[in-house]
Amino acid sequence: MTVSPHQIRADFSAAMSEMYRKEVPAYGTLVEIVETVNADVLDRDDNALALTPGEDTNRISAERHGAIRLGTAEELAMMGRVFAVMGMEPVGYYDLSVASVPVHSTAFRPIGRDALAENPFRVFTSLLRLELIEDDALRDKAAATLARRQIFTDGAVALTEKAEAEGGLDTADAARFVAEVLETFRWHPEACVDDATFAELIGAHRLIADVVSFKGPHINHLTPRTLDIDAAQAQMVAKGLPAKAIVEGPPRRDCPILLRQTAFKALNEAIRFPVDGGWEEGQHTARFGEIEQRGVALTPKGRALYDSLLAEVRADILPAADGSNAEDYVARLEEGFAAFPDTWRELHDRDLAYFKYGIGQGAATGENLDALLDSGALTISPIIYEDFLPVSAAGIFQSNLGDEARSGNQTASSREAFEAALGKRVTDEFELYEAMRAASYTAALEQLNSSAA
Ligand code: OOG
Ligand code: NI
Repeated sequence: MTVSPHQIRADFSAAMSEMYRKEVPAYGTLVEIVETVNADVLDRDDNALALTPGEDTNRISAERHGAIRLGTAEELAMMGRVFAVMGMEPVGYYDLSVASVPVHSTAFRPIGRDALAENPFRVFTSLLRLELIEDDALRDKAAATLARRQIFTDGAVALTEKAEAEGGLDTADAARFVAEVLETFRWHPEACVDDATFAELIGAHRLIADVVSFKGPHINHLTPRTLDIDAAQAQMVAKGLPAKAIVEGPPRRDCPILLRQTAFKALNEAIRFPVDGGWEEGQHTARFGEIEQRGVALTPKGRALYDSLLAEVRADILPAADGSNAEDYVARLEEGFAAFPDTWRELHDRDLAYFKYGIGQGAATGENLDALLDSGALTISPIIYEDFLPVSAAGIFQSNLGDEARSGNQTASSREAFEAALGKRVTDEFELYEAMRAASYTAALEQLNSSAA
């Protein structure tokens, strides 16, 4: 019997979570904090944060995103095929070079409303832009090092090909596929460059060293979703986790929008460099922990407002890496976002956010949407934002690479180059949200009309 891609994705997400818990014990602490906070929020009666009853609350405890950084076009293309077996498609293009991080990225994730409800696991996947290494000799060395490695097991490749040829995998193959693919994400403390090369790569950019120096693209964080990130952040601090000073993204609001994220800083980890047939001890910071709170997806109009308000705030004040101006930053952020409407109805009526429609208790009067909502014949509930935010992502990268990682030179990135490397187009996130909105609207009106008839 063929296993559904959604089941493979759920199994893979669970296997990854188990592996990361063993690799980075602080992640286990984070998961416990998030589970406690979420249970508290769901117990409250007044929980605007619980968002859509049913669909979104059921999946909360299983919800994760991870992140990896790849070195070559071939790695990205193969990764895309592997994720497709799990029902994950590339959505969105993120240009991180605007924040002096030498990568561009997409998020592999399920796209349909049902697929998301079954298991929303997603992976933020970055591709290194080697062309941003200025030194020719170092760039060649990095490229040659990457060309030598094979990040997928033979089994993972064979099972991906089988799934493509046969339109899926049976139970035994699906279990093997999960185990084989997990190997790509595993941490390997053995560097595949010597310490001098590692130091040179660090000098070019810490991120370049992280991508080039190891056998594979170790998962660098795995992020559970919390329903109250401020409560979770307070508990992180109370439990002694080295939390980032500020929460990235919009401020705390009655009606959460987009995505708020915080992290604990990357751990210092022992690594080993090859030397004369033996090993030499070294250190690297690669892996960290992050939590996120998701809110409503914004329309292009809402997103433009978000981007411009955030840019205004950040033109006045940038959060310092040491957290010294955190309070001022948060105060300025709240002040700036006072201009962003904060009731669901206003967000809906001003076309700033996406909503699903449902049938309410009120009697239908006419066809006018406003009137149907006013009378309670139709109801709205927020469509959750399933994607990422480049400015926040850059903040997450920075906090784990250290402030010195802000390099000056930037070249315009290229979505076309990224898609060429991947071997397919990345889907536009707004189209997906709009399709969900439209489908629920049509379905709700049909239901309304048939009960009126
Ligand atoms: C990815 C950082 C981006 C997020 O949640 O915005 C990210 C990375 O550090 O590789 O995961
Ligand atoms: Ni993340």
